Amino acid sequence: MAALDRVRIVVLGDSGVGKTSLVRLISGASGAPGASTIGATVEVKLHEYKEGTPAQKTFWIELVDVGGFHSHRNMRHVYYNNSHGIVLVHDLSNKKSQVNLDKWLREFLEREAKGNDITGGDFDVGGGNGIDHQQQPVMDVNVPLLVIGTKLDLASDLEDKESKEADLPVHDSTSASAAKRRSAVADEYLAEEIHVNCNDDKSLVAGSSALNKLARFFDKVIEKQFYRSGNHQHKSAYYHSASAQQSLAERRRLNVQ
Ligand SMILES: Nc1nc2c(ncn2[C@@H]2O[C@H](COP(=O)(O)OP(=O)(O)O)[C@@H](O)[C@H]2O)c(=O)[nH]1
Ligand SMILES: [Mg+2]
Repeated sequence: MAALDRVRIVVLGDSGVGKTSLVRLISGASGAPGASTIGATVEVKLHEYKEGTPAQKTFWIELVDVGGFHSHRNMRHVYYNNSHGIVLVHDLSNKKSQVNLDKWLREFLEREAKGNDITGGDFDVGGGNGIDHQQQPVMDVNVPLLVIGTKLDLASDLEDKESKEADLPVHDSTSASAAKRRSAVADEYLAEEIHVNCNDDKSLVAGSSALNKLARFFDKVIEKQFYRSGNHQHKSAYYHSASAQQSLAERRRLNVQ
């Protein structure tokens, strides 16, 4: 079997929102965590592009969780520069994590300007997550974007409790309550959003709307990278990156040719 093409998707969000749990849920990982490169965690999964159509083709998806390793934003830029898609993660039981998505997205979108300056003295401020808190105008998102809300189980509990206290009818996971929890960033950038409980394998069960949206997002990332003209240079540069080496090691670990 020929080597498979691959795309890299960076997963961003505040510490504790569930990025590691989410990435492992998506990749179906069990046991030891994924391979680490300079501290970033990479999980890989096989994805069937345009499954069920004559164009179907298998790709590797690399999910890169950079949040856990370095508060130094210029180090995160190393990963941003080689990414073909972005997943923004917020915790549905923590409003602040949703508000912060805008800052994470801005930091990612500024990668072109700052990506090469990895030795600069641009440090994290006050032990936070190193995000620039300046307000700036809406920017152009030039890679596919997906927003994922985690801890749906906790958010439902919270909502039930609030409803009971206010003597209101209890909500379940209806589309109305899902729409209510949708992040501002997803609306602003017209991105899809899905809500999951990362600790429940059934969150992304076959046929679920969450899994369908996720598959469509992966298709979009692949399409942008491999099926549009003018991307060859980008692709070959990526092939020689440290990450490509890393995923080779990962494939060997998984014993896949
Ligand atoms: N109840 C619940 N807990 C979750 C969910 N996702 C993550 N967690 C928990 O939240 C904590 C932080 O998760 P982690 O994946 O380490 O977050 P990260 O810092 O963004 O990588 C862990 O204790 C997880 O078990 C979820 O969907 N529901
Ligand atoms: Mg983590």
